[in-house]
Amino acid sequence: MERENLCAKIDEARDNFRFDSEVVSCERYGNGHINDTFLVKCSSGTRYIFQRMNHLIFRNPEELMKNVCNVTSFLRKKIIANGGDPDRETMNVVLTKDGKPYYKDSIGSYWRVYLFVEESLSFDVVEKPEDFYQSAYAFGRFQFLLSDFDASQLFDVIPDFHNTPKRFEHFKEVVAKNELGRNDSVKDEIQFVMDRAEDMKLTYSMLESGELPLRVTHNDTKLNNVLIDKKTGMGLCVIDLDTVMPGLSINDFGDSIRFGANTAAEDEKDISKVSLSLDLFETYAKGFLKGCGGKLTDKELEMMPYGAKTMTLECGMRFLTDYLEGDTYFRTHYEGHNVVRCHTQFELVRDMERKMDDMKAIIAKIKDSEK
Ligand code: ADP
Ligand code: GN1
Ligand code: MG
Repeated sequence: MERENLCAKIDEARDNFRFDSEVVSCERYGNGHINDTFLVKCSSGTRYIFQRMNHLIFRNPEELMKNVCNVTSFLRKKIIANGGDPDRETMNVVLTKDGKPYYKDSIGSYWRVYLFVEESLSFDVVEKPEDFYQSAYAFGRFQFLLSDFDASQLFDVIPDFHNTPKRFEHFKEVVAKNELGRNDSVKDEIQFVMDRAEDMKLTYSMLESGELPLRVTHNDTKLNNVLIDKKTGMGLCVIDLDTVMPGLSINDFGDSIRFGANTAAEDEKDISKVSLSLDLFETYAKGFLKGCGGKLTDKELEMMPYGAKTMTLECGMRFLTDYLEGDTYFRTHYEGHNVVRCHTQFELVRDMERKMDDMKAIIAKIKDSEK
């Protein structure tokens, strides 16, 4: 079904939330690939984020919202204890008129509302290294604050979300079936993935062997999933909490590098613009480690560059898989958009392979400087 049709009940959904006054406008907002996001303005001047959750991806929106409510109320207490502003430093769920954190409309779509975090910015590309540093600190700090959160309270909203070997198995099945006959148009890209079969296992196998610890992680640490304070320029609020689940710290680190330390956009068509900025890698690593407050093990530090490579490889493979399956997962804006995204990711993987020793040296340098 078309996404627009799925939003058919937007008015019905909107009328069921406890906004503080009459809604005066409701417009599409942001650049997320998954949910349908709207900005609601009320006559009082209060603004809200109003979202239709993508329940084709999040199969159990009720469990998903339990996770979000648990995590945000846990963070709220810590922020208050630290003298922070809980209305701006974490997401705040606005309830429906009958007191629920989501509304299920008459065609089965799920909706939710958050307070809009005012006086904040969200970036789709790194404009200033300082913003990237601040995002890194915020994501690291997020992990730090959740380090004593009871992970058994969390539902596995997307099982095996960053199980890279399992995603590789699925990719091979999709290629073998070739249901849409698209394989021929992306032969080189398929080969690129097949050539990296060993790389797919590296970090996940270290989780299985216990060499890398399981932590409560964000799992979708794109730059536009953190808000920067307009006035102070500091990392303010980590958003998009849909995928908060037990995971690897190096994946949170790695996904931010994938998105933000690329010298080109995720969907840049001119591949020659794609490369890994080692300066931005260093900037992010410094901020992330600071935010994590010394909680990471030596092994986690050592594996951070591989987290970056694995997340980039996995993401490129996911874009390619989605293309082969008919572009049903990620929101695309034109025919072949997922292939363009896959090209940038694979070009970045190539550059990371070339720069692996440089990345390792940067992490070692930061580690030494903190001794
Ligand atoms: P998706 O899962 O589709 O990525 P997000 O939850 O990340 O959706 O929301 C999309 C965008 O909306 C974000 O990148 C951010 O720019 C903006 N946004 C989301 N929540 C808030 C909020 N509470 N306050 C301000 N902006 C927000
Ligand atoms: C999606 O929701 P958004 O746009 O922040 C995706 C991430 C991918 C990213 C690629 C739940 O993130 O895993 O890395 O696109 N989120 C989900 O840009 O699949
Ligand atoms: Mg997002």
